[in-house]
Amino acid sequence: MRLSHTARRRAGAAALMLSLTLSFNVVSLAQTGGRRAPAAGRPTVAGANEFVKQAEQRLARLNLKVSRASWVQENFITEDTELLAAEANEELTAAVTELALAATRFDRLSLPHDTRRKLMLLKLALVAPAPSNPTEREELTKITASLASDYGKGKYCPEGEKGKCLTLSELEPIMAESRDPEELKRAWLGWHSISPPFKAKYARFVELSNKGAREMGFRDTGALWRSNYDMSPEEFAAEMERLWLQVKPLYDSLYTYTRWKLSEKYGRALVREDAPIPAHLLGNMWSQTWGNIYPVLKPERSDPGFDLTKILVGRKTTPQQMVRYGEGFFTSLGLDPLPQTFWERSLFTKPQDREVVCHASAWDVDAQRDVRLKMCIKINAEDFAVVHHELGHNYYQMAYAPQPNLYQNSANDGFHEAVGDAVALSVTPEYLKRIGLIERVPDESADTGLLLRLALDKVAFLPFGYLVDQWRWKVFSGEVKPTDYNRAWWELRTKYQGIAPPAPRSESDFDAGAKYHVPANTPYARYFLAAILQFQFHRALCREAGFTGPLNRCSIYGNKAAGAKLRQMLAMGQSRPWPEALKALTGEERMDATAIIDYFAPLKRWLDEQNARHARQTDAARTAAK
Ligand code: X8Z
Ligand code: ZN
Repeated sequence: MRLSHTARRRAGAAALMLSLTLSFNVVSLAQTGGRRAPAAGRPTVAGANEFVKQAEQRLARLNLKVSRASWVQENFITEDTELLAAEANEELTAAVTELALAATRFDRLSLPHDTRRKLMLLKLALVAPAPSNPTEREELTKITASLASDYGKGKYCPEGEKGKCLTLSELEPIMAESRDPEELKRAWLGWHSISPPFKAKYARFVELSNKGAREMGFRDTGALWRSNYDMSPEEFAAEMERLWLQVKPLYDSLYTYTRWKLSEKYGRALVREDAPIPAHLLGNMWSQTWGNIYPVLKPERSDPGFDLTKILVGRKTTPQQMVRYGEGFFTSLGLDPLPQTFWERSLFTKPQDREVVCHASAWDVDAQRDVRLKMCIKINAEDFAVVHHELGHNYYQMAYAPQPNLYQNSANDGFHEAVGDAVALSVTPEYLKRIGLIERVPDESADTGLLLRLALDKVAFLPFGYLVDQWRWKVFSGEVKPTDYNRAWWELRTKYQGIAPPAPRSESDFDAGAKYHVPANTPYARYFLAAILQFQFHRALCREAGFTGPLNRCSIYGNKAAGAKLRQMLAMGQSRPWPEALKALTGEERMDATAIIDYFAPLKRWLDEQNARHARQTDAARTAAK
């Protein structure tokens, strides 16, 4: 099934939602002018059970068709594959829309738990709900398919250098490795030049999808997305804010330290300590993870002394071996090896002879054993982590495959994103030594360096994870109109991340569109949740493994008890409200940032000391200059 629609077949795909009652997010169809459910006699419990059974069969069939069409589209982008994917999606979208509307006739019945829950999941299944008018629906599915292709084909063709165009795969290493601000700025501006042509299409997509959402009884598509978490959309927005406020002090400490070090590196003219950080200096195209600039920021006396990228490259690691490392971790926990078809059907390397969507994704094509990875793997530490992330999706998919169709999903979409990352938190120096990648485990004096390196990825990500959907929620609600898309985007980027564009921007730019998940219409709040949940999972799994030391030194590698606990939660799929799944793994019922805060507590103390010392020195220098 395709991600921008119902969402489960491809991970990173939107979750079907599970909420206990629909009353808070679905108003009556009559109010919204939506289509009425077809009259088919008096609704009965038996009728509802039968309806669900048939719906699941129908969806399974259509999902499979969409999966295959989308897989081919994304591995072989042409006009034809794009159209075939759009058509398959249209058929599925039409079916889900029809079923979701028809399901409302059972709203007033007292139904068995599973029937009630599945009907609710059905109503929340579409990430891009479509109007029931066939012409508009066709327009919408064509737009979503073409935006996905457009992003996949995106290239920056510098003027005056005829024929030499750069793909994202070529620009990303520049962002990661270059320390030349002019070169970084060119790469940044270059990639952000691909998206202005998407803007009109995107704005039309918002209109059409909102219309579909309203016909289904939601205020807009953003409200539908926020209804996916067993609580009202308002409560969910408040949960996001609560979690953000929990972690903000940690981000602030890291941010202050980073800005100071970048100011030292690039000079006060470029990086002022009283102004936002220029977005092109943080080692990543979207400034979303900063691990690549660790060498610029590293503490002098506490460096772990190994560089995983150099080790992997030095050993001539192949993409396939990168995936084998990931698989090896999961099997060490007692989970099954990946099926033979995974190795035969996945894409690990960027093909030279055709256009593909390189953004990493994990697929479960037939909802049984046909799982696949699609990723243009680079041999570096970042992709080592991404491989674990993606395999987390595939292992989740295999674990919930025995569930009925409508339960084949994660507890909430943050869970899907968190599993592989939680496992990758166990990629400690000790683990790297066990699998023979390093010879010596650095002693405790290296912990600050290790924690800083990880924080640059995990903590730096938090405000970005939060703001992408802040922007989209405003776009869907109409609070931000197309004439303000870019201004609103940068307002949020400055407010939450504290960054600024490397050059003045205007409304002829569409900078949000240069981030995959916007043209691909993949909700993003999930990654924020995952950034928090993965530490909660890690803490629980380490407890299960009997580990009592500091969390950053815990690796659950080889621990079957932790593996069994994890597997038990994965196998629940979406059959129960997510707090129950969370409880099964962690004993906790709320998403809670204390795990990530505890994990980084020693680093925060260190950062605060450094920042305070620096502030004192700056003050002293200022006084002396007077
Ligand atoms: O999109 C992804 C995964 C696929 S679900 C590679 N991630 C987000 C991103 O790249 O922006 C993982 C973390 C955040
Ligand atoms: Zn993912």
